[in-house]
Amino acid sequence: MSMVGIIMGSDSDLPVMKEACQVLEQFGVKYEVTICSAHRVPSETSRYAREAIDKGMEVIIAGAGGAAHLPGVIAANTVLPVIGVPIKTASLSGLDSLYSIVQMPRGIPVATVAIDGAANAALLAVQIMAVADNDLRHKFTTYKGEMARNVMAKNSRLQELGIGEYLKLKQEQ
Ligand code: RP5
Repeated sequence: MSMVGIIMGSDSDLPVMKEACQVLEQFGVKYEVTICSAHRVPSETSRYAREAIDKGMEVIIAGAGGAAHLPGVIAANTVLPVIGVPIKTASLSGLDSLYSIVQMPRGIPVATVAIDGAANAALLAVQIMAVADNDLRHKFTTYKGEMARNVMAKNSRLQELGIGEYLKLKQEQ
């Protein structure tokens, strides 16, 4: 059964990475969640990546913070596409994580989303899997259509009510 592998460097990343799980559930995509640090358990991390294909994984989402080597190490040990999620940090607000993940050297790419962008990582994983899955592509098309309709409905309401009334009603919600 095809699925997404979600891996993170620490349980402190879980509150952010949980958002990826929620998005995948919304699309009915199977996933497996793992804590495995590139620095603290390097052998287990490379084994996870080497065994990913045999487990049925098609995309791996890897979240890490600080000197965030996890997505790169995973990418080095598999041919599956890897999406990196830079986790926000206390000291450098996640810029350290972002640069560590996005600045992969030539040859081993990691698709990098925004700091704490776990939801977008899951959406990208769905899009990748949808290339070969018509049902998933249909779900993604529906999702985008609903999002567009929501924006247009908000705009119509704004034009109808004006800024003051719109904000008043929004605050009451
Ligand atoms: C990284 O170090 C993890 O991905 C986490 O974001 C960061 C801090 O880990 P903890 O000290 O909270 O376990 O490997």
